[in-house]
Amino acid sequence: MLSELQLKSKFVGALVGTGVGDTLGRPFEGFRRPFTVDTVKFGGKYTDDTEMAIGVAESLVEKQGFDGEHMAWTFIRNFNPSRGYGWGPPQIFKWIKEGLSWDKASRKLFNGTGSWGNGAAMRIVPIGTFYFDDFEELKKVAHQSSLITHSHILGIEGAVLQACSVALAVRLTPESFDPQIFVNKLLQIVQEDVYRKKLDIIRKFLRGKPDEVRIIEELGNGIAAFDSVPTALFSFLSHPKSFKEAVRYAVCLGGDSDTIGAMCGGISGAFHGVEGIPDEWRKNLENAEYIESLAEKLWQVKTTYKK
Ligand code: F2R
Ligand code: MG
Ligand code: MG
Repeated sequence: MLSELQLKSKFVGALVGTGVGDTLGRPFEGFRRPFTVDTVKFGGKYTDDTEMAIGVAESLVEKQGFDGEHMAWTFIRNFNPSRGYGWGPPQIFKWIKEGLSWDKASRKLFNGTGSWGNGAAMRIVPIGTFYFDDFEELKKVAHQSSLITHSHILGIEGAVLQACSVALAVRLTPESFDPQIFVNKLLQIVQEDVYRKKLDIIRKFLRGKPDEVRIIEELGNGIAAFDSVPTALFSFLSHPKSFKEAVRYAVCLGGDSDTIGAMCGGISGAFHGVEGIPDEWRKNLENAEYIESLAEKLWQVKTTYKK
């Protein structure tokens, strides 16, 4: 059983971990490997991943739970193009401003197929923490929140997988951790073939860790949710003892490095709590005080207004 303070530290760790992973990965986004951990330096601004995760947390706090319309308008209010958004979200914001409803606009993207990008997964961390104790509600809200920008099933399922990974990380402590059991739990949740296959690959890789080239070949490091959510998860599971090692490993895989870093940082931060994040990174994160206080408010809402 987690104490109140442990839980608070995990809420803060998850959101700060997202910002830190995003900031570390930002200079390498879109670049090919190889990078070494020595190349990874902390500094600069966070990107759309963190800006949107902040929006998710703000909306959950203001509405004391999920409200799709409010969350969509929070994204629109916060939108700063200089953060480096994907092509889809700004289009959707425009359509919502023109009058399309928050859960229909995203269906117009890519000739009606919707986006399978990782944008719904990269921002999901506050939902994973807020609903950590109720998997049915968590899956439902993760799905609904994805619809604001991502209506393709593979974009949605990536967000559900990331949300459930964060929730499991909140529930567990390093003393009660077995990476194979962690993956088995996720296999009970995930339905889509591409994710089930990648979770099986993760199980195999955890038994005898292959080199980075093979990890990128088999798990991916791209902008698609199915090429990045499993990769971020593996980065955490293969480095469960240290936030720093997990996130540096994730970022060094290259490709969509800010997002793989952000998602790994969200899971690892939820697992270790904010004390597990190196001070130098935590304190130098852009808007660090605001992000920490927002995560604390989210925890307060969670513990004050139990369903
Ligand atoms: N966009 C970026 N980075 C590029 C610019 C950064 C640069 N350094 C700068 O500072 O300016 N990063 C961010 O985008 C990713 C999240 O993207 P999201 O929100 O999922 O966007 P979108 O447009 O929905 O999907 C991304 C792309 O995937 C392809 N795609 C998706 N669904 C598709 C479909 N059904 N058919 C065909 N293609 C599809 C498209 O190319 C989309 O544009 C994160 O990396 C975040 O950091
Ligand atoms: Mg980004
Ligand atoms: Mg990215």
